[in-house]
Amino acid sequence: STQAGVAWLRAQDLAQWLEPRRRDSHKGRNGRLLCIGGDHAHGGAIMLAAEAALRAGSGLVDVVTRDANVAPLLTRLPEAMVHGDGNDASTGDSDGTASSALDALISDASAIVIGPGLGQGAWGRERLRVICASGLPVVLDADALNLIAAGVVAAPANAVLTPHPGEAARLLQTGIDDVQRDRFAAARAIASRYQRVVVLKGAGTIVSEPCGNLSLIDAGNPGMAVGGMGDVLSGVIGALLAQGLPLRDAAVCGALLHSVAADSAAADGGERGLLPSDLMRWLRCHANPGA
Ligand code: NPW
Ligand code: AMP
Ligand code: MG
Repeated sequence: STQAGVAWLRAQDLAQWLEPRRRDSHKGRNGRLLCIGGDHAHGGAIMLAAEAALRAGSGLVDVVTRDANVAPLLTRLPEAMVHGDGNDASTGDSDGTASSALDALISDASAIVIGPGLGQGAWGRERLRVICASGLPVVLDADALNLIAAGVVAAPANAVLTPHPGEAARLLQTGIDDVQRDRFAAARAIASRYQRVVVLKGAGTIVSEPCGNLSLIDAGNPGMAVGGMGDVLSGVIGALLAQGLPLRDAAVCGALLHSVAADSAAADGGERGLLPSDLMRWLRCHANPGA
């Protein structure tokens, strides 16, 4: 349905993008998502993105993260292929090895998520530069957005940007109040300025295409106001890109799937104390709308 030119999306709309799998499907047909992030103190962010990506149906998931995150991540999520990458270009230690390993992963990937817990130091910057030159569909979240806002690197053509209001304000070089005063205008302004698909998160998530077409996600709840929730969203959108959805469809379907899963999780146990991890089983449930 539409209201004032805005497409409103609800749970029943998921089925148009999430068809049942073919009977002869195999893991290689369902996409291979590369997730990059998890600098010091933020390892959980890329863990949540990777787990959400598997629950949203990515056939394979690789993770490139700091060495210290490898064992905890594998303990939690043995389905992920985890690549420890402690090298820091600023210290000059064997950066050549790290970049050739990353190049190999990029050539096997069908889509990329970069940003959750990435940090804005040399480690994150160098990896973001490589990813932005890859040409693959990519979700740019969190610190990847902060680095783009700071002018360190330009967002590549096949990107979905997923700012929360704070990141949106940085992208527009304005204040959070300004973003929140007219969220439709803010989403459009980012999409127009950067010429990319934008998911402006927060109560009433909005998707804007570069041309200004707007969608409103009519789902979600304040239980989602907790650290790590956006990291889950980046993994979901990445998984849909990896499975072949176009940028705008992956953005809209991903944001809807994420919010609908959060509504089920809230109905299951309440809003206060809801954790991003609680969405995982519901992502799987709603990723199969015909079942
Ligand atoms: P204020 O001032 O609080 O009102 P940052 P971050 C604003 C990683 N994480 N509506 C907020 O406003 C991320 O992936 C790791 C209005 C504040 O100014 C990043 O890499 C976790 N305002 C890194 O941490 C779990 C809103 O934005 C600013 C808003 C830093 O990311 C946590 C805060 O944003 C986290 O995901 C809203 N809905 N939402 C982990 N477990 O490893 C945000 N703001 O400074 O960009 O910090 O989002 O925590
Ligand atoms: P982040 O700030 O990156 O962790 O992202 C937070 C996620 O939770 C985004 O998907 C937001 O849209 C969602 N979220 C946060 N607060 C609310 C709220 N009050 N109502 C609905 N969704 C919310
Ligand atoms: Mg975030």
